[in-house]
Amino acid sequence: RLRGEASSVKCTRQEQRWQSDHGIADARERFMLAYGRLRDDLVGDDSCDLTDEARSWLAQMIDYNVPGGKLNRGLSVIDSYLLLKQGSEVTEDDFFLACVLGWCVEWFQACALLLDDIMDDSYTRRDQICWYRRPEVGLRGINDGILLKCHILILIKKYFREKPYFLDLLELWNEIALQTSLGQMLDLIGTHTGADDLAKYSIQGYRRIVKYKTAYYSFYLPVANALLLSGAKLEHFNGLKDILIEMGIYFQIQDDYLDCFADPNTIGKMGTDIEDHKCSWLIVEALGHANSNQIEVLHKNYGKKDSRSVSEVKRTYAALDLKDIFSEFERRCYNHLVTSIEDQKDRAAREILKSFLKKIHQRKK
Ligand code: DMA
Ligand code: MG
Ligand code: MG
Ligand code: MG
Repeated sequence: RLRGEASSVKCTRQEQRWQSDHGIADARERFMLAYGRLRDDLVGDDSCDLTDEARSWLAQMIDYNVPGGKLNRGLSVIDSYLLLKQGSEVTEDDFFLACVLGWCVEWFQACALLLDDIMDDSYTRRDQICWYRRPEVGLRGINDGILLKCHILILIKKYFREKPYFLDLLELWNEIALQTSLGQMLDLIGTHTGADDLAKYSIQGYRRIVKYKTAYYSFYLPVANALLLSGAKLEHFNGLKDILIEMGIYFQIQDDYLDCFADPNTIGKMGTDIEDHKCSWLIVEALGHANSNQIEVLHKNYGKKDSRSVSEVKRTYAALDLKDIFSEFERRCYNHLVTSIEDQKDRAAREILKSFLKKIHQRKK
């Protein structure tokens, strides 16, 4: 039995050593242990009559796509759960259930990224070549993405069937899956709209896209899972939800910034937003600040695959001081979030939000 888990998340190295000495591994380590168990559940599932070859494909596909990220989303289910339970006991079994839901979020992310890379014509992800670009995969990868999504329901059914909040979990997951796919649809429609006329991009349109494609599943989903696991009702936490969505929008703006300005070796992926004619925060801001000559350059070069056009766009971004505009945005956004967090009445809600904000503020990857 474990007590005071919340402090173990933020604990110092010395405390961590103490915990290891006493048989309490830190959250990340225990999270990784749960991964092996869940993968084996899925690969070994004998309700399906699979060949050895098929099981080996599944195992490889899961290992390639699921566990190699920062694990922020998955770990934040555990983080949030421990904060919600503060003061009361967290059993070994409850901790494992938090890990299951954390991994479900990572499975969802794996599915979203696998398919996103096909749609975005991307090259690398998490320091490796995109799954669909492997010669033995190609567009067959689409089916792998669908399998990853099915796995989530198998896991939820296996571990939560008897829980009073089972139906709430199913509804939550279905809602988020819909919102994320609608977000991807808005994103893809946006590339056509903008290719038709760049002037159609607006900050309102941008916020709609990223709220749906990123914020719901990356920020609200982990916390909503933790809330249900702790026995709470989601409708009592609308204020918390609103701030999480706001943070998710901020997170995607950072993603857009990094797509253009970060070293691919740092973020583990090569940016493609300019080539793909994406409605990125950068192009929206650039259009808002550009003079008529610069707008013409952007019109002519945005969304073209050749490196000369991409360089022209980047040169215009530099001339517009987009890096400074971003820093200023980040500063204001951070202050605004801090104020809204302090206004939250519930202490656990404040702590959850602070821990998210700390993880993403001024992130470099
Ligand atoms: C991310 O959008 C959204 C989802 C649902 C994966 P993106 O294409 O900007 O992500 P990335 O930069 O990681 O390809
Ligand atoms: Mg992408
Ligand atoms: Mg995309
Ligand atoms: Mg991106």
